Amino acid sequence: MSTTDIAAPAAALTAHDFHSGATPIWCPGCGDYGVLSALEHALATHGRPPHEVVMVSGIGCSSRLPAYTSCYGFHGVHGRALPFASGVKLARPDLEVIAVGGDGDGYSIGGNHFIHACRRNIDMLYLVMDNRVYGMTKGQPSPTTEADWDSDIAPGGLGLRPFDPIALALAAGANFVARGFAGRSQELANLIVEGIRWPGFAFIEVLSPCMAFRSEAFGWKENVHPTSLSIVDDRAAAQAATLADDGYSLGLLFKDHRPSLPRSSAPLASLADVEEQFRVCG
Ligand SMILES: Cc1ncc(C[n+]2csc(CCOP(=O)(O)OP(=O)(O)O)c2C)c(N)n1
Ligand code: SF4
Repeated sequence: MSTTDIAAPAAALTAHDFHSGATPIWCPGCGDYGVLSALEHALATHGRPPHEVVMVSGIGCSSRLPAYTSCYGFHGVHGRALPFASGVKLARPDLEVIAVGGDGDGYSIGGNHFIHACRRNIDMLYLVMDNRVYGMTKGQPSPTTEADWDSDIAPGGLGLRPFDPIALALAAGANFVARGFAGRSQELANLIVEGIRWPGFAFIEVLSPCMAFRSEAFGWKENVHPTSLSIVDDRAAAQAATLADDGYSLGLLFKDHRPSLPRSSAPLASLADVEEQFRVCG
């Protein structure tokens, strides 16, 4: 081997390498800034270069995030981040696929896709910036808004029971389930790295306050606390603990070893390869 055959060691990546240079148009104080920062730091730690990462989103303030990163991005239509992300992973299992969006995008119009993405257990990360409101369309209640949340648009509150995304993800079969907080960016970055590296569908619910329409969410920083769960493999125990939880515990809540798709990360050469990789039975 000649000396010219020796590849120079790849330079370590930094968070800056994942920044597109576009200035976010989020409101001052929006939690999504903390999520973007955590994601950039996590990707630098993970170590795959931006061109090997695909960021997919739907519509909403939070769904603007892919444009602020230097990764390949797809800003799709409302509620459809997960079907697009599944398609990307199906076509290119060698790429790192990350879907992002809000609670309106992911739990309301996209709710059915969320359930089935957990069930299919395709190897990707799904990060939901949950501000418990529709930010972009000016403050309508979402599926995670408290029943008595009073606003001009829903005086006295909707009176509808909010659902628990963590319990839903557990019931539907996600392989990795965690909760983070936008105000604790470093902890969130660590969770993101762990989720990316864990095989299967990794779901991280991020409490990310909307300062424009839910300024009282500023108080979430007093509510959050580290989890005492972090249950491995015992899904029933994780579900019971989740239902008894106050909804503000942060960290890894559950992970297991359910077989995931695709079965190999090798680039696919033919339709027969695709069919084999994504065969559901047998
Ligand atoms: C099919 C369709 N229905 C409704 C809308 C309007 N719309 C745009 S964003 C949004 C909700 C966004 O809320 P969320 O996903 O929680 O994101 P946030 O803005 O709070 O980050 C809605 C209802 C749309 N763009 N497309
Ligand atoms: S409206 Fe809310 S969610 Fe949207 S950018 Fe402003 S603070 Fe963030």
